[in-house]
Amino acid sequence: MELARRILEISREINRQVGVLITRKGEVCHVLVGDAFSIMLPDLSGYRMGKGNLKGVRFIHTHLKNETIEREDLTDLRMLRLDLVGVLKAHNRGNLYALDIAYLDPEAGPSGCRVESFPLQHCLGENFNEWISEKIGILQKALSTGQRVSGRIRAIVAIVPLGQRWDSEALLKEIVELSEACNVEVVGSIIQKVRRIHPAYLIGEGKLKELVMISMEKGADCIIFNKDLSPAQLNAISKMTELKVLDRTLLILDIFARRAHSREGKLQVELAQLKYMLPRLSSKNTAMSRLTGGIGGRGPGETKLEINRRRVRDRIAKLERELKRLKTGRDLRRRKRKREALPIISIVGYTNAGKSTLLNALTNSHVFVEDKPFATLDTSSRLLRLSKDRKVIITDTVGFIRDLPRDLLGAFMSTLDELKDADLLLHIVDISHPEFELHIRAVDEIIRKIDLGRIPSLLVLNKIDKVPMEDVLRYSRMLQAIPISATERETLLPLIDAIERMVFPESPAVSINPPFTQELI
Ligand SMILES: Nc1nc2c(ncn2[C@@H]2O[C@H](COP(=O)(O)OP(=O)(O)OP(=O)(O)O)[C@@H](O)[C@H]2O)c(=O)[nH]1
Ligand SMILES: [Mg+2]
Repeated sequence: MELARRILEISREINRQVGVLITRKGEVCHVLVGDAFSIMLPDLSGYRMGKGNLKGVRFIHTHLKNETIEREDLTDLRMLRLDLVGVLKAHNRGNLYALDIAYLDPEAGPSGCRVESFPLQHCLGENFNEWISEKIGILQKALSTGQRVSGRIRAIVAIVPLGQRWDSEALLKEIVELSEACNVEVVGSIIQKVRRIHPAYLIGEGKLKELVMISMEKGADCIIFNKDLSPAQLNAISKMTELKVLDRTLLILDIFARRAHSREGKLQVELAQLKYMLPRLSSKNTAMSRLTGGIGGRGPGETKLEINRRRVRDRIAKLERELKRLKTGRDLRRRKRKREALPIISIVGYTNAGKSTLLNALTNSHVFVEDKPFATLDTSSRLLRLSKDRKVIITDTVGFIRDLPRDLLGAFMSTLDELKDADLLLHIVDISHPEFELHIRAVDEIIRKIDLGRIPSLLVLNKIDKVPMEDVLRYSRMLQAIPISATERETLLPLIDAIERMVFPESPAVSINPPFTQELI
């Protein structure tokens, strides 16, 4: 009570918001001073998520105008997974104090948060502490049993179809899928055609203001642009709104950070993230500096992203050295494999086309498959026996996406190096996707960019079980492609046949005896 009164007094005296972060043991671990309207939270990534995914920290702060819990407080609560956020208010008359409390509640509807208000006296006794512990206990139990607390990050997406061959709806669908893969819920969208990109505000100042209004109405935490923002745009837009501002590259980097498993993959993703962050560090964009627990701040695995410019540079140099070292080791292995003289077949294609499913089906293995973009980041190789003495190595790689972020492509270049040894590329296409022709074009473009155009390739139309037979026949003929369904092994025989004919052209194909055998390489 004394602390509360003191904080309120100081806050009024200096006309700024004042806050404290308190641990579950009741210790004050941070004292924070904001301005009259807001207060910034420090980097909390040092506080490991406790069991049940809460940070174990309560954030109590003052509001000067006696406003109650605001949207921003709820955003902090959700994104940082705080135990609770409390707002201290004082009424001038009669020295009455009140504490408004917000906490995550699995049963609280779409916002995922519940807000309650108490006279401060009420908050003094043991009962109140017990009440808080009980609420936190319920929430932790819900989280640890996997119950979805709908306090997901909420986003409004802004689609700018400038100069795109892509249909706006497809662009929207793509960004929704990428957001979902980052555990972000898209609660609204705008599609804004612009004749000329605004150098500071991308979609123009008026339209941006409108977008911010919509975001407030819908209780969104962030705005996601499908077009990548320059550091200057990010800065200008972040100045206009307190919402987090994200772009497509940041989403893709976040997915990669979640999915990276191998040491090399983790280093590559961290390198790409740091390269993306470096020119944007001066921005006050909270996605990068404040909410290191939210989108964009996640390092792959246990790595914490540094936000100091000089340290970022040092880290980039160190990562590049380390990756070079790993590459040398991989080159040796590659050479050895080459010496073994087995032909190498590489599966390439747009993300989610079914590449890993095909590898599994052909070689009876269990590479991770999921109906989400970028399920695979690490290259897997398997031995595939086509017939009695005809063996090939078949590899599955990271999926491609249109306009793959430059830094990410750069970072994954060394993994994609493996593709350079391929004797045949199997270009897998999800023919059931409405934009499949654009996917083919995007993949061809990347293949050219990474200098693989000289390698023979075979176009394979996958997921034929999802489209009418006449379309399958028409497209196969038109594109000179082989139709398959990676989920139905019996449809793969013509593909095996074609691979054999292309890789061993000198002698006639021998019929194969399924099931095809495999060994781990
Ligand atoms: N209906 C149907 N679904 C398929 C077929 N092949 C793959 N899928 C599904 O498509 C989704 C993506 O499959 P993956 O094998 O993970 O795709 P990928 O190309 O490896 O994707 P990334 O690694 O994420 O780039 C999964 O849900 C698969 O079950 C198919 O022939 N028919
Ligand atoms: Mg895959």
